[in-house]
Amino acid sequence: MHEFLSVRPEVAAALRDRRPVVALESTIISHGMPWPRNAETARAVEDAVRAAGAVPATIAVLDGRVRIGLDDEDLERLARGGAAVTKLSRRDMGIAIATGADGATTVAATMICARLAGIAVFATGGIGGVHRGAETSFDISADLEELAHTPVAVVCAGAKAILDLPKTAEYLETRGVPVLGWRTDTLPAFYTRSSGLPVTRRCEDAAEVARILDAQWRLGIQGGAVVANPIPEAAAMDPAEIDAWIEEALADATRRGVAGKEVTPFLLARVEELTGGRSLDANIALVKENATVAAGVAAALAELAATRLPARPARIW
Ligand code: PSU
Ligand code: MN
Repeated sequence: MHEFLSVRPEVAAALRDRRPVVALESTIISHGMPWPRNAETARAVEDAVRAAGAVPATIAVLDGRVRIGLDDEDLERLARGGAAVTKLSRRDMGIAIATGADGATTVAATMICARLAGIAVFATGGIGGVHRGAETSFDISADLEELAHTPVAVVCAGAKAILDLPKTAEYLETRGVPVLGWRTDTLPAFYTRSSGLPVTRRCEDAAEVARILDAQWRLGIQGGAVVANPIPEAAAMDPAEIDAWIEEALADATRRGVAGKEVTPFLLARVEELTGGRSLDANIALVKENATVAAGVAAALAELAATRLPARPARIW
């Protein structure tokens, strides 16, 4: 194990025995949801991973150590931390370790840490993406570049409609990131089940996803993948309604001059306010579903590794 990691014993044992492990991020806890529902959700998501037969490893940086798996006290510290806990993306990781900081990891940073620990599957709510107006602001989440570089599969409900979803899909295509639709033909739009944009490939079960990931990585393609799972029907919001609130939140962000890493947390909090908390309910419901799907994919990958036949030589046709 890497020198900067502190791995929870339960997670270390599972990794050693090649049992399924699912990474979970912490920015969603510290900067994506309000106290105390963030803490409740973090625990419920871990429970969902366990119920589906895998071991959860929530990832964060505490006192300058990369923590792979958190206990209750750590989770609470991150959930209560708010502004005291830095939002860490790729560029912030070296600084956080060198200065002994506390920080919550975004999708990009969680992928980096998961890879160091040998965890290939990660569940979250939504990935960052290309922001609306990126043609002038240049605001593109580092999550997309990480997906291009780092071999971790991210199970999510697509990207939020606060983003420019067609540009986000184009960016993923340009950078060679497959988008695997979990029983869907179209990229989900987080609060709603479909953006109308096609996925790279629809998959019906975890074994199929695992075979694709395994083949990609054995080809030496060192990037990740998006496994896109639509929000459950019962929790989905009305597209026209959520769009109106998003427009309003975006206008507020522009008026207040919100920029850089504050943009995503600001928009999430504002949409939640405007919807009277209903967007938060939707968010919580979909993260739990993603945790369940991720556990299945992690189990299927473990099974594939355990039953693998020796590599076949190239065929000379
Ligand atoms: N999308 C959500 N909820 C979140 C985030 C994204 O629906 O909490 C968080 C994730 O941690 C993601 C980050 O990696 O925001 C992206 O931030 P930025 O746009 O600054 O890269
Ligand atoms: Mn940004």
